[in-house]
Amino acid sequence: MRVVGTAGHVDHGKSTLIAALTGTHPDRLKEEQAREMTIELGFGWLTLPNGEEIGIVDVPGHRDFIENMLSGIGGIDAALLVIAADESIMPQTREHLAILDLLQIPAGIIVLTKTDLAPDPAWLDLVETDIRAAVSGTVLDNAPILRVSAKTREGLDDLISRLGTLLESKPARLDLNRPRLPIDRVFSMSGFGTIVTGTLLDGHLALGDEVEIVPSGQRGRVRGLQTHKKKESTAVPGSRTAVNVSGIDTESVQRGEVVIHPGQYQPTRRLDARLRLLKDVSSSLKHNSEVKFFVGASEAVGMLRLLGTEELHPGEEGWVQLELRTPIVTVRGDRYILRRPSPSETLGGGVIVNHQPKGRHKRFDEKVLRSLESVMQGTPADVLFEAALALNIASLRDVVTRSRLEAADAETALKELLEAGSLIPLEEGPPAIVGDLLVITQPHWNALQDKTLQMVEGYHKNYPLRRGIPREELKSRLKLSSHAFNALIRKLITDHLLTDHSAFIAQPGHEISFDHSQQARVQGLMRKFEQNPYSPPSVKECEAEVGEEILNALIELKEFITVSSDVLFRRQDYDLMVARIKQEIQQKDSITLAETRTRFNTSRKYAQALLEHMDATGITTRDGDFRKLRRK
Ligand SMILES: Nc1nc2c(ncn2[C@@H]2O[C@H](COP(=O)(O)OP(=O)(O)OP(=O)(O)O)[C@@H](O)[C@H]2O)c(=O)[nH]1
Ligand SMILES: [Mg+2]
Repeated sequence: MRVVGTAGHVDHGKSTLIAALTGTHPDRLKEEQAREMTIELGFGWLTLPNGEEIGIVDVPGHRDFIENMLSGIGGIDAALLVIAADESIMPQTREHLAILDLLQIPAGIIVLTKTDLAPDPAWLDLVETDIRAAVSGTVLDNAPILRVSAKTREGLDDLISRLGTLLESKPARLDLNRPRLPIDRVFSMSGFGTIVTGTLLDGHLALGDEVEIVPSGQRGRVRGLQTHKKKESTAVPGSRTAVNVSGIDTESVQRGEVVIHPGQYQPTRRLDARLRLLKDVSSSLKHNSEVKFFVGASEAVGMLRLLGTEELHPGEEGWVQLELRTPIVTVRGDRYILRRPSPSETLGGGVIVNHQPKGRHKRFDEKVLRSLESVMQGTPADVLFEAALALNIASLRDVVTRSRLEAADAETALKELLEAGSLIPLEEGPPAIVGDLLVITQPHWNALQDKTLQMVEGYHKNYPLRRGIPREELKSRLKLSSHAFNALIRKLITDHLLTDHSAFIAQPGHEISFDHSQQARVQGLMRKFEQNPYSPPSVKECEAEVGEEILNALIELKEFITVSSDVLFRRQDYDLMVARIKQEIQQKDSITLAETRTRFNTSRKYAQALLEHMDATGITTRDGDFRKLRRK
């Protein structure tokens, strides 16, 4: 599951675009409709051409509501930077772009909308030149610029298909088994109670789970789950999720709090971070400035301590420690934004390096600065894990090469990760750091295992009359190399999650079964075989009678034995014919085609097909007109 977010200047057509793409206008509030302006976050969803459903977060463009924008943009997988063709780049276009860049949003498309209002194509070319200059050096540097009009719908199909390709090329959200849902809306529904919504990260939530809302620390249970207005029994990472939490007062929950499994995250008020100040801020930032801090859907006011300098100038980076007035929930690696409270202005942002520093750091201390540097790099185990994450399935040699770790560090880190189960060998063998042994990280393994099992299950549902999914088809759908695919399937079979019928893969216990109407057709066909067991209907006639799927299933189930491309017999008739032929040869040393024909009162076609099949399966050999038993 993925979530896409909008960004861009006020009135540039974000909400209208979402309405055109999803069929639902994201502005729900009366005030929004009256003012034709987004104030709060809006939500929608759509289905991509590949069938994937994605959520959409619509944000306000007006500068007065930029803090609402920040509460919705944190968890997105891709951004649509919307620019009106008649106005081109405006102040909040730049500000939102800077925010997307500070948050390092992984993918994006620049949507040049309202093209129906552009005076001529040459104008659009000029606007595009300006856009290219503005996004240069940012996360959207190579993003496509698509020309659309939400009014005439021109370019919308292309936009959806480009969005599909873009997301397909990006890895899905990982399940790290520690869900967190930063709350961006809280409301109550009569008969249900408290409902909170947000983009679920880092793990899944299931019905009945005990949950904690932090930092307030209230406990409750998941009574209902919805993704895109559909009820679910589990919600997966990356999905827009609404959680009905029982046992909690709606009034006591705030936007910005986080739903978690009890005890998995601790609120904090002190953070170490790397900060980049935007190039175009109005003034430098001094030590001990008051700032507004935004992470996930939460915000907090705090003091900013500059650890290595008295003052940070526009465009500069530095190490900082934040002392927040109210606790928040975040982890190392999260990206954040800082704003000046007044006059309000987006200052910059960066990455959280430590969410639980031991204490207040001494300033201008080389040791502190060096340790922050190395914490940002991570321990050797972190570095090796990240290399493995980036490679998905890879040999240990490739993982270690990518990590650039020294051999001794790599050895220790590898041992640590294998023992913790964070890195999983896909095959048997010695875990040597220079070896070919394939490994996968635990979150990737969970995702791959789920995906594979779902594909097999889905195949059984779609083709209940087949033994299982053909190996080759599963391999190409999973887009894996032969080596990785074989290792994966072997592991799943060893773990009893799949079974192997040579060319087919199936769920253990899957059996071909016919429904009532299919059974009736099968019985009809069987009666025809009973009437003429030795001159039964041909393969073509059988197909016409019950269809190819059912006939194949009957062959799979060994109800029928196919002896040639056109002739098949019921198994019991086949067995009887073979037994009788063998008996006759034993008595007279051989049998001819003509004798076989007479014996079963059948035609040459059937007798010949049967005898040739017996030759081919090694029961008989042919000697001129005669068949003899093959010597063992
Ligand atoms: N002609 C034309 N008008 C458009 C198009 N898209 C949006 N508009 C109009 O532009 C105005 C603003 O559109 P919105 O979708 O509300 O803009 P927005 O970016 O969501 O605005 P905020 O949420 O307030 O930032 C509305 O009157 C729309 O009808 C378009 O493609 N062509
Ligand atoms: Mg809007």
